[in-house]
Amino acid sequence: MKMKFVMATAALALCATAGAGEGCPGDLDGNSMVDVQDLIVVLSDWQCTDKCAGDANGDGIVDVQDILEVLMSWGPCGAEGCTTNADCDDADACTVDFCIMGTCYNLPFPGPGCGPN
Ligand SMILES: [Ca+2]
Ligand SMILES: [Ca+2]
Repeated sequence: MKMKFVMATAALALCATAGAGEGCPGDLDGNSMVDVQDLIVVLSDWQCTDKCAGDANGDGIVDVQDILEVLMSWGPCGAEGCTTNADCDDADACTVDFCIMGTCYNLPFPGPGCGPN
């Protein structure tokens, strides 16, 4: 039972690692986070048509579509998937599970039977 849980956790961790840095078209500055910095890259390359960093969707011109691309992938890269806290339930009574902007967080919770061992 315990082993099964450990394996599931490892698989989840692997999955999260594999997703990072890939499938993140809005991350224009490559910091694995789509945020206001990436929006600034788009705006500073506005209407640029020469292989610009701000061309988030790769169509050859920096325009409103690129702003939308950034906004749609807003948040940490490779972490899409959760929309509610229930999506992040790791079946561990010793963590508090919640979803923030598409990312799951499972924080240790000092309940009965939990804690460092
Ligand atoms: Ca970024
Ligand atoms: Ca574009």
